[in-house]
Amino acid sequence: MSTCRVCAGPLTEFLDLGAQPNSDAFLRPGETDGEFFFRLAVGRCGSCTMVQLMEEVPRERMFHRDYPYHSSGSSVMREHFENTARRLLATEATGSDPFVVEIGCNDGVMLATVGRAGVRHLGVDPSEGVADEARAKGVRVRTAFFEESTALGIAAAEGRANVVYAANTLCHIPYLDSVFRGLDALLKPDGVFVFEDPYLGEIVERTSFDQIYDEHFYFFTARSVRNLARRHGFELVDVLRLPVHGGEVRYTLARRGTRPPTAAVAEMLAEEERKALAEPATLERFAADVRRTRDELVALLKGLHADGRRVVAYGATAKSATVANYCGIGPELVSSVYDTTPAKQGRLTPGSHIPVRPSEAFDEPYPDYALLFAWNHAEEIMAKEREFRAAGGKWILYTPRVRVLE
Ligand code: DWN
Ligand code: SAH
Ligand code: ZN
Repeated sequence: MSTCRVCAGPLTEFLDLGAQPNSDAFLRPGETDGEFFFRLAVGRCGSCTMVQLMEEVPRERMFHRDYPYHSSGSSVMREHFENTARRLLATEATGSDPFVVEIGCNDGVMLATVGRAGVRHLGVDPSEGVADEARAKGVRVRTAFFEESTALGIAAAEGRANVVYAANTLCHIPYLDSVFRGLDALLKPDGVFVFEDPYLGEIVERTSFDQIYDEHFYFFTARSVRNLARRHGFELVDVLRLPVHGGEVRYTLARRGTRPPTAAVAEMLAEEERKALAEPATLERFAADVRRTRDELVALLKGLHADGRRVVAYGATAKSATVANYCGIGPELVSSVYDTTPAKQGRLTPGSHIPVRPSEAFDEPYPDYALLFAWNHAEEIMAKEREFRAAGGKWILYTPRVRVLE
């Protein structure tokens, strides 16, 4: 039996998404042999309630020199992180010579604003390619996995931090014991750890099961985060819901006794209890919703195929690996995926082997239907591609339910 990666309690599996590849391992045509697969399944800890993957993929397989995801690829996300930086600068990076550390800084989308403000900062990210892009923006980066040893090295060389921030990264790190020992060494006595990740409450509500893939190891709730923090001498002192990436929560942790929790913490905990959010029956219901989504999406795509419609996809997201591989969607149902990321273009999607083409080629000619894999960027993409609908094209969405936008 698998045990919880946080507390070693018993894990109960509630959803099996089958054999899956590395979600960000886009293949060169002709290089599809020997592709890596693992079993993607999710369970819940009976002791601390943490929802997590049943199997861990070695981190070096996912985060390396060629990691293709660039945080700056969305204008909405650029604005989100600029605002985040301004907020951290105003509220946490105060006093004389403040120091801001970011775990998983990627291409510097957040820290560039901190750097421009002349505030001492350091990003930590193991993916060299994106780290180099951050450096090109004047951001200081250590190419490393954040863990206890990294944190000790930073504290020794640069002193302690006012704030450590992580967006869409803490949920990627199975070894949280080491991370928290590191945070304890790195944060000033009154420093805070602020992190934001997809919220299990939204995933369940929207049946956005594609948030589950190799890189996303944990699916947090206020309750599981509070339990996690307490194990390590911290307290959950604030929560804030964020609209980005289909619904996230920003959690603020402080050393126990240093800051009083806000009313928002108690409210979110109460709401989770009212909704029985991470209770087994809710998770079983979610798993049934996922299976229904799969059946409806496959039926829709097969029907369109039978009718001779041309169907493509938009956004070669990491998330879409789960959808394509779980539903068995390949190039026969979806002929190509359009994406702005140069590192993904000309490649094949992992596992499903659908060719990725530059988004500029989307209108050559427009397809009949486009499956929006990057549904979390729907507003931005639909605005950019408004001509598609004007030309009679139709978007297909699968969250919160399978539907064609007329
Ligand atoms: O947690 C993670 C999030 C932050 O980013 C990582 N583990 C990996 C990655 O997940 P993802 O690939 O599912 O993220 P996105 O932001 O949904 O990816 C959007 C994709 O769509 C990118 O490949 C870029 C592309 N795109 C596009 O072609 N046109 C995006 C926009 C906004 C566009 O206009
Ligand atoms: N913060 C950005 C990037 C998210 S993608 C955003 O929100 O858009 C996740 C990033 O975390 C990748 O750049 C990856 O290289 C990095 N990462 C993964 N494990 C890490 C670890 N242990 N320490 C630091 N960064 C890590
Ligand atoms: Zn546990």
